[in-house]
Amino acid sequence: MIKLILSLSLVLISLDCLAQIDYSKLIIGRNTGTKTLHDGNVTKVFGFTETLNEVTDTPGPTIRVTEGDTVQIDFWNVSQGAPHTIHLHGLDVNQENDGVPHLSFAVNHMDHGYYQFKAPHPGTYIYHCHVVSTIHVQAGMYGVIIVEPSNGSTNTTWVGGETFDRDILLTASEIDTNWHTEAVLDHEHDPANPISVFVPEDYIPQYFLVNGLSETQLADPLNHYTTGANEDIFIRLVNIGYYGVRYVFPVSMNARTILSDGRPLPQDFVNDTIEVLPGERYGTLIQTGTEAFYNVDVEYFNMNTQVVASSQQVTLRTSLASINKLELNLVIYPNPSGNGIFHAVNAFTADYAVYDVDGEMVLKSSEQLIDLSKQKPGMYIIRYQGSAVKLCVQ
Ligand SMILES: [Cu+2]
Repeated sequence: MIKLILSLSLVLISLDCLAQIDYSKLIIGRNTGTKTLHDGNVTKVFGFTETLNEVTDTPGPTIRVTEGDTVQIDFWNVSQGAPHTIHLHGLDVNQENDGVPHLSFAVNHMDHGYYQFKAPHPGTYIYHCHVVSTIHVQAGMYGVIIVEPSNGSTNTTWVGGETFDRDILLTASEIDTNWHTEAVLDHEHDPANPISVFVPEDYIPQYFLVNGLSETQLADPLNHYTTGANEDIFIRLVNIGYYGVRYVFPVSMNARTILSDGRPLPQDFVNDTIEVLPGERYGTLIQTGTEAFYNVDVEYFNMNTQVVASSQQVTLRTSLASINKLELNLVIYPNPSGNGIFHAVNAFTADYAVYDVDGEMVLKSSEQLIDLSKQKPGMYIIRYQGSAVKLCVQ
């Protein structure tokens, strides 16, 4: 009988080992990353990449999986220092695959290991290294895992949930460059004596990031988020920093938070301001109208003092293709305009505004003669009471 039980256990173990992998992902951990900050300073970071030839930056790649899939992360540690892990923050996984070094396993330099889990509830999760996590997370070893619903829809919050036109991921974090020195980051971790690693006493970040960018980087039109007009957008709000974060949406976007940490909220939270504490994730539905730009403020506050240390701005740019241009009854001369001068007849009863492609307003007026002759060649957008017209100045 004992023999029979033993052999049954062996069969079960081998079946488990042979479980079908629905989704496999290679993630490489490295200590040799660099990050260019908005003021041109370059700081040393740790991070995750999908290939060996990428520059290691932070956050790491976003991993998208489907609810119910058996997921395998093949994690390689190609760093030149401490061991690393992948902790699956917020996901219901077993202890062996949870990446907390003393309870799970760590991957040493030039070694690899598999983290396996069955993707649970649809939502937004974090993965990060859990070796001296105070240091390694600040160093940059983090990314986001998105679990999409099992009905095959990438535009549904969960099976039977709400639909949306697109989702946008906003991950907040900070950098204190005093934590990114050789003295702090270049260490060989000793698992027998983990507290031997030097952790700076103060944490006073100078850089406040959304998806790894700040200040002028976020203002750069290349880093704006393109949306359509009159769209429902599912915003995935993540905070992997050590400060609290408040995302403040324009009132007109009707922000409605419906999901937290991979679970639908028992009741929607209707508020333009959503506070996300370190490690938390929220799912918030917002709507665009026909404005050209929507700015989302991101405030970072010290968890001890509640003092706001920084405010960043994320811009959503509405694609003009989806705005009904015919609503604006403009007579334009000459058309096409070669010198940038428009003549509008009986069109403007209130101010119109002209924007350049960077979203800067170059003119606000109710004059019927729109003089763009002093502007540089390029595309401009005239907006008037919710309508828009594109103009090319040559
Ligand atoms: Cu690590």
